[in-house]
Amino acid sequence: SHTTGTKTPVTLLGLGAMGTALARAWLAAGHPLTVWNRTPSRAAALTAAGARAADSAATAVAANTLTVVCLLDDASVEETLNRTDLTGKDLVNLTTGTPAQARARAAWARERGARYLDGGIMAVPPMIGVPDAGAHILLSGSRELFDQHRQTLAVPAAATFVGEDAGFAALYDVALLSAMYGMFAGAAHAFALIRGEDIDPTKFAPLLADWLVAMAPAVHQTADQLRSGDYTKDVVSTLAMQVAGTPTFLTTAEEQGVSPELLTAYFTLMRRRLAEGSGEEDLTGVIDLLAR
Ligand code: FVH
Repeated sequence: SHTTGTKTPVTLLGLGAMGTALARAWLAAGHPLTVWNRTPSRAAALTAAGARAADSAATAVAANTLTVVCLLDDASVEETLNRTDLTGKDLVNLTTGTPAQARARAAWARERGARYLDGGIMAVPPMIGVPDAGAHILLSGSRELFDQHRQTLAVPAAATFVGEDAGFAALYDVALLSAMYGMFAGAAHAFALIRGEDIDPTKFAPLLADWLVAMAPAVHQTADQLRSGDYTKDVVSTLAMQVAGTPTFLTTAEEQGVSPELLTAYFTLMRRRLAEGSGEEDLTGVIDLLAR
């Protein structure tokens, strides 16, 4: 491996939408970049912008110490890296997968003599390399690798180390995205309620966005309650009060001709928790009911 000035050379395997965005960010920041993609034509625009295209994944990995992988899934990572020599390499896998896949891949990389970091990219490609766009890369696994390459890894997006358990980045990633889907589900129900009325959705959307932002800090209280084990701590709206309000939501859905299916799963859990005698609690007890 070699270093040009203070910029660490990077090898990048995978030039899909995300890989290409990552490549452009490292090139723009002046990092020497070696790229490889299964379909070679996807490297053309990047070589024109200064990247070197390797003719195989093995050649690309051999070119530098630091290799970043951004492929479709864990199976494509295995297929691609199986034919490479990882001895002494630093491998950062930004391919989305499960925590178990990340832990297995970390052990697999260690057996082959590589240091390993697993990563979850909390961004869509247009956010990559754009300062203040809110993009994050969550990383877990080898702290030494993270500390050594922190600056390079932070070029495409803010890089945060979330633990030495290689599965944590994937776990955080899926947890954050799961919360996002819950939010999208709530927004879908809200839009369904107003649809069909003389309400301009573009006038409603700012109110919705502001409301979601105003409610988001409630997660800090949930976290405090989980840590203390006291789900009545600082409670503002009790579970009993909130369950009493649920018929209003269900009847309104019916009046508006909207299926309540996105709400009922959560309301069912709220009622189950209330039935356990937890009426003075916050909504935190629902989390206990989810544990299998
Ligand atoms: N794009 C997004 O919005 C999300 C944002 C959050 C993170 N994800 C994850 O990033 C990984 C890559 O996503 P992507 O957007 O780059 O995906 P594609 O554009 O579909 O490109 C896929 C690349 O994977 C290559 N590939 C697929 N199968 C194989 C294989 N068996 N062997 C080698 N390479 C393979 C594919 O190559 P090609 O089709 O061009 O030949 C692309 O380079 C992903 O985990 C997201 O979940 C993105």
